[in-house]
Amino acid sequence: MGTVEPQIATDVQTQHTDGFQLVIDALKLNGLDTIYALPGIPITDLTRRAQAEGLRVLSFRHEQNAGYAASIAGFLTQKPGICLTVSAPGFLNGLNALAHATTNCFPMILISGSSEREIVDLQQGDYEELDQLAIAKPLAKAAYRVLHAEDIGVGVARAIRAAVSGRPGGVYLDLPAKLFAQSIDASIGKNSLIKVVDPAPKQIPAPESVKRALDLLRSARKPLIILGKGAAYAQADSDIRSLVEKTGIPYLPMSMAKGLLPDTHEQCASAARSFALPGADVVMLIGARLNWLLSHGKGKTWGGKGHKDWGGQKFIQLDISPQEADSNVRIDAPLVGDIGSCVSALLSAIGSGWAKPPADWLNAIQEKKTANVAKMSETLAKNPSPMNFHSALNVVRDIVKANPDAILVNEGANALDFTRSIVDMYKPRKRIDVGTWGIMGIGMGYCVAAAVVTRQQVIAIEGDSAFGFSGMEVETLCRYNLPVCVVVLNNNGVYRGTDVNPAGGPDAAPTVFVKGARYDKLIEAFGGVGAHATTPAELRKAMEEALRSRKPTLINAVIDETAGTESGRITSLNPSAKKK
Ligand SMILES: Cc1ncc(C[n+]2csc(CCOP(=O)(O)OP(=O)(O)O)c2C)c(N)n1
Ligand SMILES: [Mg+2]
Repeated sequence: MGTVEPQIATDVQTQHTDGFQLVIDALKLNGLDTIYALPGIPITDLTRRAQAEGLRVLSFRHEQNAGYAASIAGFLTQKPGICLTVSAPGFLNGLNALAHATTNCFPMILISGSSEREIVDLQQGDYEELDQLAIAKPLAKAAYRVLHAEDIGVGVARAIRAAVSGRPGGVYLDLPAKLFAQSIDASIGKNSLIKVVDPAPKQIPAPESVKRALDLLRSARKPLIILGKGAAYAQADSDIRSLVEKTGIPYLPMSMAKGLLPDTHEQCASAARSFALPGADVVMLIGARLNWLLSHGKGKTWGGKGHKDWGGQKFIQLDISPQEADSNVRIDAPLVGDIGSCVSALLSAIGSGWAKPPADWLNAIQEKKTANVAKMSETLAKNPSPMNFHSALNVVRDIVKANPDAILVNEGANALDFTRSIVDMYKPRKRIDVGTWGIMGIGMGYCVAAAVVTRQQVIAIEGDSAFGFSGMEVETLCRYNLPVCVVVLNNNGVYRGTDVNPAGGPDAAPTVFVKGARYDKLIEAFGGVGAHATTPAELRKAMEEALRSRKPTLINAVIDETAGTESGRITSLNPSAKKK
């Protein structure tokens, strides 16, 4: 956290400070200098005073987007992202992002103003009455309420520790309206603040678990490493790369771990995923959980006979939470600690001279890769009319390659799945997306936070449905003049634009939107740059111009409305009436 001691601003005559000021001082003291907010009773003055005190207060059009911004700021910086909302409805709007942060292990603090406790607890019908603390608890890693100004320091310190230590997550901090105006002696206030020392202490794995893991890894004939977003979060990039390269083991990056090593790395097995998973005999999971995104570590994906059958793999799991192991299948060698400490312990135990995996395994993966990459290149080289996902994303692939520092935000169904597999990433933490839940709505909030905390160019690849969840925040992009280029892959609907109303009435089918919509016009209303692209050449020109100018830009990329598939790549999870 930051090192500069803030000056406690006080009323000179009375030498008093108040709740507003102490919240601001507590955040500043801990190096938390950015707030993703939406003002209103009782936190309007908190946003004003925070801005006056030099904090960056980014104001949104809907709390959900402010919350998603805070959550991804936490992922990118390892400091809790701060989201500030009003009571009841504002709190509930922010809660979605808080739950998202907890699920994805992103450090975030949702601070919400709340109504008068006595009235809320007697259910006497206050303005925006809601028992927010009780509601937040099951969705947050921790939840606290502060009633007295002299406890603000402790409340903020506890929230920070809970958010970033161990497995990070979302923390709720309830600040009732009455707290803000409470006045206390300035020196008592100052002394009550806590600068959190070592908020995320290292957790060193036990030597015997390191040995157990390496013994198992050494015995493997077909080893595989899987890198999860926990590995990306850890910021242990060079050690992770050394571990992969020293062992010579092929690896698969999960979506947000792409770029930890460049996707073009010779050991990257992404293009041979469906061969590598069932083929592997020992799998080392680094900051990756065996949840639905990895088919729970069993079933046909892993070479099991039936959909719940074990594929025969042995697992090594590096995770900060001891409870993660055995959540789905047996973990033969759990390695509990923070990813940085675990990887560095493995590296020092390996030393030099680790034997590379057997050549037949490496060659088999290489062969599959080469065949699949060749097939993909052929598809990407086509230039169909109308433009489809492949021909549009071939352009994005080139642009990202030429701008490897740009952050790629991605959501949608087909718009997500095709982008993930087609667009290579070259650097760590450059790809941020729908995460563990596969949610729509992260788009514009992520864009704002990514641009603000990294100061890099942001490129958002959005399905037209996905974009709609946060689309109004294009005004926010324009207001703060952020270098964000949004590409809406517009196929007229959810998955595709071709469904028809089976009853034949005038209503469109539930998955279909206004056809030929011009999303580019939206951003023009706020002074941003709109572009309309119907061919890869037009898309390339518009993206290049957006990156050159660094102006907020929205490109409406018209995609063949027949090109997508229902639910993208997760069709198997969709209970479909048709399948019966
Ligand atoms: C919050 C939320 N609501 C609904 C969904 C269900 N859902 C999954 S993908 C998707 C939209 C897909 O359409 P689009 O973004 O246009 O992508 P396309 O497949 O058309 O490229 C929806 C609504 C979700 N994942 N999250
Ligand atoms: Mg769509």
